[in-house]
Amino acid sequence: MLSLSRRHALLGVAAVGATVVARRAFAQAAAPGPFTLPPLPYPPEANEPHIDAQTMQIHHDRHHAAYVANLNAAVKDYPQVAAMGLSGMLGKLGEIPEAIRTAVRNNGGGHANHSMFWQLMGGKGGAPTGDLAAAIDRDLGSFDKLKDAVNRAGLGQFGSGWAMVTVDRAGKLAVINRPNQDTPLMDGGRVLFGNDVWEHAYYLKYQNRRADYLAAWWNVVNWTEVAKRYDTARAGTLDI
Ligand code: MN3
Repeated sequence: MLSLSRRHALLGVAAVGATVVARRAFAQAAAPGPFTLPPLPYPPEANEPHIDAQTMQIHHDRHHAAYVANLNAAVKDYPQVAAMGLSGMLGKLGEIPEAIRTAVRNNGGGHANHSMFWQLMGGKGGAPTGDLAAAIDRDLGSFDKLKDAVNRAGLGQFGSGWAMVTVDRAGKLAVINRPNQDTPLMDGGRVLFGNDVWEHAYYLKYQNRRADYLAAWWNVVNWTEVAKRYDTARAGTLDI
């Protein structure tokens, strides 16, 4: 029979070995690359009960992580593409080598869209104020009309995609939708905010009821963050 100290020593070795194995597995899963998964800026349960914590975790830790990993894999042998930066790549898809253009479009778009998306959630809903509220009234009629237009854009997007509000350098707003992971960044535009209408964004809680998800989502918008994006867009420094 082993002495107590000997058993402790063996357990210690086993524990160290397991840690090394876990680190190696993690390193393989997250291939090194120029693009990294930004952490959620709040706990995954922050948007309960409207967006459940499990959906947030899977959406961020698996879906967004996969876009980042696939983007890094796509640019691995194309340092000149990686050097363009995310918004640069998406804004000049026609200049991306054909061999990786679709991968950059889908995974770069997914990385940009989700990086934007996490920022503007985790709030308490309500209504925007200040310059942003004035721009909404001016360009879209009213805040209620903006919500209706975004919800209709989301419902009208057949299959997967996004409902978004774009903003130009003059601060002018417009409501659009885009399929898959396409983004107005691909047309040289900028996104003020947007909602993900892929089923992975809502299916666990809302199943096929996309309209209910769209309506509930307004309860978690962080208007302080959206207003910051609005100011940044007008300063010409909004990147993604
Ligand atoms: Mn998504």
